[in-house]
Amino acid sequence: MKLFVSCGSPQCLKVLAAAERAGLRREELQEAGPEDPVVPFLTTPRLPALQLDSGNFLFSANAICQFFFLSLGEEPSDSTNQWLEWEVTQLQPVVVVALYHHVVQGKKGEEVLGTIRKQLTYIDDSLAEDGKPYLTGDRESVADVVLWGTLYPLISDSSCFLEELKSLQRWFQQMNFSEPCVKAVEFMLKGKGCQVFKSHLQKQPLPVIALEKPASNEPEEGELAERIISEEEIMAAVETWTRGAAACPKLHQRQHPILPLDNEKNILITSALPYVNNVPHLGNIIGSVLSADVFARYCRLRDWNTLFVCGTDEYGTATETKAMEENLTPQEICDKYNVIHTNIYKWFQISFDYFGRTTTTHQTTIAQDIFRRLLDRGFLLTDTVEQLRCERCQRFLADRFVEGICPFCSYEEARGDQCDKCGKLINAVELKKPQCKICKASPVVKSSKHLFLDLPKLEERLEKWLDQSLACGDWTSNARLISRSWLRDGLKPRCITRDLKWGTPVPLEDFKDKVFYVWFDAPIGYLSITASYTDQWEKWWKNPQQVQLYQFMAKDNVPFHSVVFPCTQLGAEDNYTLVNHLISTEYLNYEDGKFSKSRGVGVFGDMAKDTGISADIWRFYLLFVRPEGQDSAFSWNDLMLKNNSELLNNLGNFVNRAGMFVHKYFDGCVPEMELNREDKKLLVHVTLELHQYNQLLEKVRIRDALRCILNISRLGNQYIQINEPWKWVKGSQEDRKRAGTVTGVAVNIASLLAVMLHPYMPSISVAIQEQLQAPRDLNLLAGGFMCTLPTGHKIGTVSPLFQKLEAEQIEALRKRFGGGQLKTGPKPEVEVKAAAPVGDGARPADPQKVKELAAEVMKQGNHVRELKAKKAEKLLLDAEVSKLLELKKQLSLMEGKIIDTPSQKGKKRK
Ligand code: B3M
Ligand code: ZN
Repeated sequence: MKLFVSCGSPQCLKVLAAAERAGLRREELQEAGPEDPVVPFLTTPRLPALQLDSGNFLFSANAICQFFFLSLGEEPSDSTNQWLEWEVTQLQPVVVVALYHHVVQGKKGEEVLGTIRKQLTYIDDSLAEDGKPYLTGDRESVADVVLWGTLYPLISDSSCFLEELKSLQRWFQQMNFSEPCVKAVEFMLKGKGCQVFKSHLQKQPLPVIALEKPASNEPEEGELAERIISEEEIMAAVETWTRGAAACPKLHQRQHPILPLDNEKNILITSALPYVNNVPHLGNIIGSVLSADVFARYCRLRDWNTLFVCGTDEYGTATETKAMEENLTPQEICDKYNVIHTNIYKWFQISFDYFGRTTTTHQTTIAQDIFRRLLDRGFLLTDTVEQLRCERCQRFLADRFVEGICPFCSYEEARGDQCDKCGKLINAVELKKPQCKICKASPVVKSSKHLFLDLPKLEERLEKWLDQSLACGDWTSNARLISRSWLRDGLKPRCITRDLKWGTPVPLEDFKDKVFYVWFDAPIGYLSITASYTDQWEKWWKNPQQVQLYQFMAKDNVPFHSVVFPCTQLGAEDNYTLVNHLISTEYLNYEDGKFSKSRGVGVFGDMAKDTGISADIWRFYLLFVRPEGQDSAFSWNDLMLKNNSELLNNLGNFVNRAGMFVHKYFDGCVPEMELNREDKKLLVHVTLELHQYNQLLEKVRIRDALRCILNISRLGNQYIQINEPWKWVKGSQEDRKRAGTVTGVAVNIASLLAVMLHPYMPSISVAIQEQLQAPRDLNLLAGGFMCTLPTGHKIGTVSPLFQKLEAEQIEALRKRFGGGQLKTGPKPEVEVKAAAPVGDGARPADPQKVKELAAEVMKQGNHVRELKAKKAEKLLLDAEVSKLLELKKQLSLMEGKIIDTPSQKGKKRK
């Protein structure tokens, strides 16, 4: 007997482990090169291979493993066989792809594991269900070895993922420690890790399976074009196309108050309530309100019964402090900043159905009711606590006003409630070397009586609910991980009262000088804000049977939404609606650092409009770099690149050309269309992207779905480029007809793009629809790609949608808002040194360009006046006005007028 293995082939791992287990002698093992023709009768060399004493060969890895187990007298059970088949048909194909991403393309984390999550979860569930140590029971079988060997290269160094799959993790570790596996790993990897598989993987054809696209910033060009299209797909696409918009249901008129309806999909969307005392920066905006807005807009486009609420989070010490700083009362601070927030979100076109605030009587009523219910049910404890008090400031210090050294990881700037480095929750008194953040004095410890939410008592209920919500809902992986790890560490009672004035009063005589802690109070804000919107708020919030709750936030808010607040709701026992889908982002950095108000670094919500860049462009870019799965960074240079390549050259160019052809060659009327095979194939490609877009957005994969839009417009550009309608239109009758078909299909794609863009760039979406006179109130996404602009349809005036961002303009903005110099990426057209803000008078602007821009400003001004006279729709008008303002800003920048002095403005804020 001789076993031939190649150390580059991942399949050899399991074979070696099985061989070790069966006691294969060293001289029976032979290493061979991957191309060695070990099995003489095979046309392509295959390893591993086992030559039996009879001279016959086994050359399938699983068959070899089975052989070794049989040699020990271990017959496979039915269940073992079933696992082996599952491994070949379900597991291996995805593992190969994931390995390819990981080893060859160097991808990490979710990008790799996302591909095999389903399969890993299946294994985990099976192990957990039976509660047995091995796949098929109490004894290790060949199935364990085979699955282990397949998974090892992939998950051995991504153990973080397994944290939530406890049973799988336990099983995997146990296998890893078994002697045969240890030896197999040593022999194969020789301490070098999975890179040993690289060249092998590069040579293998990738199995064709329907993969979820890994998130990537780069468009994957041509990916769809290579897919083979079936006749059925073509027929279906043509049928949908032909049915046209006439067959398309109208979107329901939305009427306030929006309430859950029987037999409807009722979607309740919240975005984390922004602290009132701060101006939100771009990172805050993308993390919660903007992400939620995209989803809300998408849901409405699908005609789902959707309510989107948010509001300012107004209570707490931070507000009191801010009031002191600005010499106002806390209420005045809230009133002032609530308006600032409202205006910022209005500018960003966040489509709240209601934007409220937490300082209302509804808040008091509902919070106190929940509190009483918890008290009556025995879920509250009383305890005396040691608290930090700053004698110099004469006040107890709220968590966020203390800073010190983290007791767990020794990070020097840990906050009083949480450490930003290790993420652990901290009790302020446990901080080493605490400091009052306001006056820098060292606070003293004083005791005071407080109320606690008895989380340990609620832990079991929470776990049951969480298991179920995680299994059925779309939780982002960081949200899953954070929630699981909280539960794993065990819950401790949490203090829900504070020695403060600015908060919801605790309705107990003994505690009359205290208020609720903001993190107990704030999530109740979701309910009370809805109550301010409609007195029938309970139809949303006490109706888990009918309502699906989606909550959007940055990752530091997760535990409060997945553990603490659900415990509050569960303990209050009033049939509350609990979160079904928790969507949390990672962090957005600014250039190569962090946003910092105190250092005046970064773009804050109220400044975005002063950049001369329109809200839609901001939205697009923030959504394009949305920190999904990992931190990402805002970069001025990248913003410019994405605007100029994706928006101007790709999307804008396509939509504009399509419309221009209709005007120029066909008198503004959509020509006759007679689809040939290539056109029909294009319909399929567009349909596939549209399906993908829907699937992704249904799972709230916002950033990835945006790629589908750009892919479609790329397809459209290619289509125009290949079919050259501008040439055919000059030819014979037949040729002209061909040009007509291409133009008609293209302008219909543009019409579809307008709909798909709506969640991301609402003004641009309206602008396109206005230009094409495309139907707007139809449920166009669900049905597939339809001909919405039929032959004879007259389109409106077509004009460019986007403008080029110039390097000097961007450089000036970067200077203005802080952030490092260009390090990577293409050099701007202008030398960095020369690109001092134009306003400094360092560089006179090109007079020709100034003249051109001035002309454009005038033209746009006239356009806006016309629209106003026509009483054009508000959204469109807004869009055109913002374009005008943008042009004006650019002009003043160019003429050397700086719009304001942001660095000082930044410094004044705290
Ligand atoms: N205001 C914290 C934050 O914006 C907090 C969220 C409350 S959600 C109920 O990060
Ligand atoms: Zn102090």
